[in-house]
Amino acid sequence: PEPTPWWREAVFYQVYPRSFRDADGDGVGDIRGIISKLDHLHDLGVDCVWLSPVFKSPNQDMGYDVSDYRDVNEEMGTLEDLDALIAGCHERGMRLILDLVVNHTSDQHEWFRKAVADPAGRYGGYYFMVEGDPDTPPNNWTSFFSGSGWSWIPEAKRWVLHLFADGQVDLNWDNSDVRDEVADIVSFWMQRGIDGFRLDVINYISKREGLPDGHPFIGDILEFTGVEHYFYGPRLHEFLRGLRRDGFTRRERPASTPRRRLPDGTLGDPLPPDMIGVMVGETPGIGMELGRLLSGYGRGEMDLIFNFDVLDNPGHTRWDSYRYKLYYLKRFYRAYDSHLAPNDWIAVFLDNHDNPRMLSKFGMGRERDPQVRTAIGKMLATIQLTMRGTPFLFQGQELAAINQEFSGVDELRDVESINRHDALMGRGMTPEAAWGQILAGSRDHSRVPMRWTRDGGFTDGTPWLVGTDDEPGFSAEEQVADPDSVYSWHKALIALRRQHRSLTIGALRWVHPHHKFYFAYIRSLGDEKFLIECNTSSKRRKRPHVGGRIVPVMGGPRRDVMEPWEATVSRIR
Ligand code: ISL
Repeated sequence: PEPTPWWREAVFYQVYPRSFRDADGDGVGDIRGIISKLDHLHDLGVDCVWLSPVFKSPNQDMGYDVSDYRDVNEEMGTLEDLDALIAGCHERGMRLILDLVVNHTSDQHEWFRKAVADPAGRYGGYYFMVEGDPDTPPNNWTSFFSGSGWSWIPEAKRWVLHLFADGQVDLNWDNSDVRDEVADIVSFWMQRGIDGFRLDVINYISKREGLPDGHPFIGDILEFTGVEHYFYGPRLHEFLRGLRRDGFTRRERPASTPRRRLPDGTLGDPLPPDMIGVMVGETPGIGMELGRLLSGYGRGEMDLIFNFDVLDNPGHTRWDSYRYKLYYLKRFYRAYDSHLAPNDWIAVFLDNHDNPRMLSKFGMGRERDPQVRTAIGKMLATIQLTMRGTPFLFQGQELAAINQEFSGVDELRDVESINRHDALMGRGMTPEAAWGQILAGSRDHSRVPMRWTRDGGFTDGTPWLVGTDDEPGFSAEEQVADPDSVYSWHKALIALRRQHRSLTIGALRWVHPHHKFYFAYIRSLGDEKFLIECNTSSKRRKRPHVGGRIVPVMGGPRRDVMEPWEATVSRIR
């Protein structure tokens, strides 16, 4: 049989570099800071780090607007620092993937500067630059960060398309020169020892020819007019296959390869060089069926994708303040499970840098009580780390990080929140209602600095974004020292996964699948069987019956009554 690809059994951990650890005291996290915390990640049991962008960038969208794909932004460090980070991960048996943001570049990228200087020349063809009347954009597409998706560039006398901020100009992937450039960037990093990429909004890269107007019925509902013309564009599959073929298949020996991690957690010899990097697609709006087409086993496109349907309950968006129901999450995973072929695989995630914390969406204020926070934090970790698929933790989840009590827009730094607030006020919304939306959905909730020590420990300077949570007991130093903490729970679960492959590649069978509060399933491989049980309700509940000889491994003893948010992992003998 074919060996299981490494990324199916791995635990990924997303680092948001601006907010992880600041080594030089300028208030912004940096690569040296990350290196100084690699042991934290290694002790937790992380197998692969995903680094949000560290490339040169004017930071209109905090690094998701890249002005040079082959160099590191000054505030983050140097190329040599990044090489040291790659080596530091590999020495510890961890891998490292970078964030490839190639649906668009920054308007400060030299390609765009040259395009503006000579729109009819080579680089003009890298973007969507359209002549016309400066008062009427070429179509009705809107930007995800409010307003029109087009900006008029007076120097070029042309419109330019940007699906995100005005400084994030969309690349024209129909141009084969653009595709070659991207493949070269990927090869450049693969050669330096990178183990793959997370590909930013990668399903948006193929736009429908002629850029037709978006349908108002779709635009009204989704708030994103035009999305049907690019979220699953005509040449998407062709472009992805081409990128895999031309960029992700290494031709020479990479500069460094990770060490083998043995089942008991110790390290063995360096692994033979991997010729193929992992491709993890960020694919907003892609549901289950299309997701299978983009990441299906053996299709030669992506290995894993993020399905954003998990982030909000049906009928709600990120901007609503509502209590997230885990029953919906269970329904989602059940449906997914029944749709996937045995070899298809998904990314399992609850938090990232674009969303408020799941612990708070589910807790809705109850998590301000430290005991509740701990219970919910452990329960969510249990689901995420034993579900079938590859878990992607976001920094701070292991510390039970929660949403922030920001006092107003002036405390926020995210372009999306700031633009949206302006737009809502401009539409005549009351200040309370506008702020209510922003406070519910702001991406800055998850972007506040990591709490390393009781009094912060992120920087010696003034942090670029303020965190308001100062609850004792939830810093890394305190969590690591406490055997009953959410951190220790994560660590134990990850260690258990490493010892028992039923928890990673094993089959999954739901137990009492339609039950409202009992979120339970059995993972099995050969004779090995684990029962995972969570009480997702805030009340004590009678434990539903499950047959067999059940021996608790984590969270026991297994009483007849389950405590609120109790999670147990047991062995079935
Ligand atoms: O926030 C959203 C829209 O309101 C999300 O759809 C988000 O923009 C989408 O998931 C894409 O996110 C990625 O690309 C963006 C960047 O701002 C995000 O940080 C990144 O994760 C543009 O590069």
